[in-house]
Amino acid sequence: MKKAFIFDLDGVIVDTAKFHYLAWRNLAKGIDFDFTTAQNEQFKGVSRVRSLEILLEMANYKATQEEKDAWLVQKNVEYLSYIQKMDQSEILPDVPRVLAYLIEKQQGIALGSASKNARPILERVALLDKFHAIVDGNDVTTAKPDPEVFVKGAQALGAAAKHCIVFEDSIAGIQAANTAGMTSIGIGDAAVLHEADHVFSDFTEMSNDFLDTLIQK
Ligand code: GL1
Ligand code: MG
Repeated sequence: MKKAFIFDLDGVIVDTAKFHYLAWRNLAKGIDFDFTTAQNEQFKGVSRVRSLEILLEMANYKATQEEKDAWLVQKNVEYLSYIQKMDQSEILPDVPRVLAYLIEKQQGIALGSASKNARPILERVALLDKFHAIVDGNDVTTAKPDPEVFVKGAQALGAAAKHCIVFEDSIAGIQAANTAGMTSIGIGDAAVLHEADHVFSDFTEMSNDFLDTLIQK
């Protein structure tokens, strides 16, 4: 059996969710808003533009278009300064083992990320060549929880939705996978990701036997 495995990037493959949080928090400080890690759960998986809209709604701040444009640049400049320093140590535990196993079993592998920085990050950590298809924030018009990014990933791999398995650390991403009719696997806190079909705290908890059950399903 051949299945399509679609991976989110930030917080699933690489430990970059913390950098996004830091950059958003610093921006929030500029408008006297204390942005918490709990609030950050709503940002995970959400596009840059949508993230700023949510932040301004939370802070109850009416920004001009000029302010919004400047802040989107400011956030990304700070984020890029963090990722320029990153190396393979930022790959999350056991991601290489899972990718290697799926490659050995000749499964389809795609990236489905809202980030516009996905390709340079994968290059930086030398994982770009593990993916048969990359769909990122530059390829979609609607953000998760809309399923567009995963639907495009499935199309790129030539797989039907029911044969797709999505790995996600965000609530929005799990909802997107569920709406698309794909198997959703949460990577993170089971209480936060309770809508997922399965949840693992990280890939070290996911055995090759479990991957086999997904392949054979
Ligand atoms: C955008 C947001 C980030 C995060 C990612 C998805 O990334 O800005 O906060 O939600 O999407 O993981 P980027 O700015 O790199 O396009
Ligand atoms: Mg993520």
